[in-house]
Amino acid sequence: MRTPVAMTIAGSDSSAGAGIQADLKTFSHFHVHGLTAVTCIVAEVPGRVQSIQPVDIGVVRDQIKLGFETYPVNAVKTGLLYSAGIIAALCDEFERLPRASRPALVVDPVMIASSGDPLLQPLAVEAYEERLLPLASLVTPNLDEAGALTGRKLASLADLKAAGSELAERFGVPFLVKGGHLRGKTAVDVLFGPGEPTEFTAPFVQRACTHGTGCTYSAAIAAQLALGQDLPSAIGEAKRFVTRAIRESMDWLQPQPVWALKQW
Ligand code: PXL
Repeated sequence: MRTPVAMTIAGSDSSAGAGIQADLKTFSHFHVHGLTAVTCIVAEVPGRVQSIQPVDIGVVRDQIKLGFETYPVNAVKTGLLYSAGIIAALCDEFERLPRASRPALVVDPVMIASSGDPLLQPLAVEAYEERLLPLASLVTPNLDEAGALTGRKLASLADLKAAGSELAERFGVPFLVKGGHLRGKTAVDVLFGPGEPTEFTAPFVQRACTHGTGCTYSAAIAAQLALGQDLPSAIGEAKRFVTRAIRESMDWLQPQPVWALKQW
């Protein structure tokens, strides 16, 4: 049995529900080996971003370059990229690969944390538009991110569909626009590609904490692509996985010193 390899290029979330940590756990779930290129370190808990430190651009570049040189990387997923300089380094390394042997590239254009805190420098949006999005095999914006890319506020499924077809047309790559933020009875995501748009629907799960669901979803798509699935099957499988992850999200066991002592 050979193990497929995927790479995540994303930020570190100290609460480990989003970012690199969510990506690695998701890759492991699907028995895909995950390589990591850490772009920044975020001190945070769900709902509160305390501080962000970007990693030196040369070190980000080396993590990506070494991974590509050493492993048969079959899929790449990008999350929080933080700055235009990091995006440029990533694009340089990706474009260096021969076109025919480039891995699938899933771009999750992370811009704002679910707490509302900005995570991406404003100039980085231009770098996304000019260099990274045209290289993607799939871009997975939520409603706010699709709104930032179209320059409009999106508030309905009709707005989502108009934005999705506009973005897929403009960048010439497939877009999966996620409608979970519409908070309907169902969570509808729509894939805009070369053919007719395809809808992916799951029951909307009411949960207080959805921190990291976007990261988990795009990592699951990348894992499925690394396993050789086509795009619609990969998205379908990933959507089922993330819906279950939200439904079964964890409650914490409180520290129990008395219990620990009894064991001793
Ligand atoms: O969920 C978006 C996200 C992505 N990546 C990192 C994050 C967050 C959200 O807080 O910290 C590193």
